[in-house]
Amino acid sequence: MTLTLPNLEYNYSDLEPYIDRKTMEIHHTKHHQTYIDNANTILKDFHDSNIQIEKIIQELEKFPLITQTILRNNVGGYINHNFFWKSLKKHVPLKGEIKQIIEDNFGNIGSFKDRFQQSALSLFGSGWVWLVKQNNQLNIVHTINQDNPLMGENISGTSGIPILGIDLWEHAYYLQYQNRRRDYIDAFWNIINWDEVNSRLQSII
Ligand code: MN3
Repeated sequence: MTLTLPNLEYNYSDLEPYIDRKTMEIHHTKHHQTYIDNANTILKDFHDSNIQIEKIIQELEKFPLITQTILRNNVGGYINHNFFWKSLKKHVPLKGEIKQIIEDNFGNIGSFKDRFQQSALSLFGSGWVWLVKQNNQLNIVHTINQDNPLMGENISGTSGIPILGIDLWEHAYYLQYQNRRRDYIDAFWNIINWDEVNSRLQSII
């Protein structure tokens, strides 16, 4: 099997001023592409082209030890970025069922944002913060590097089905925000595609 770079459903400049065109272009064409190229060095030997790509990171321990780290980092990077691009769209209001469920789980939208932001600010180094469905409720968790909660507790240190995630690698924001991770997180609230998050939630209820 061979992974390919997905087309984005928007232009690189469409998320401005929250994420600048250059960051989006480099992030997509260079960073995402590199995970794909690295993953393909291993996946080219996989003849089961019907295998769901998520299965690979959910069942990493089934692969030979020598390939596990490459698959973890690079199939992880491939999946995380596909997920991230689809999570982004400017000025989509938070409404309907997803809003209600977030309020039910976190008390109100303000405390949800506070907890998400705290988790993002306290993450040391590179990784992701996720809103996941876990044990029938929503929770906020983080993973390092390109880990994903789908990898499970033993590998990623957490679990759950992600419905939203923020890329906290410096490559996601450094050109525009330099060391100001907080400003990038603040900007993120303006470009969450809540319709997509809502349909992810619907698909796993
Ligand atoms: Mn990234």
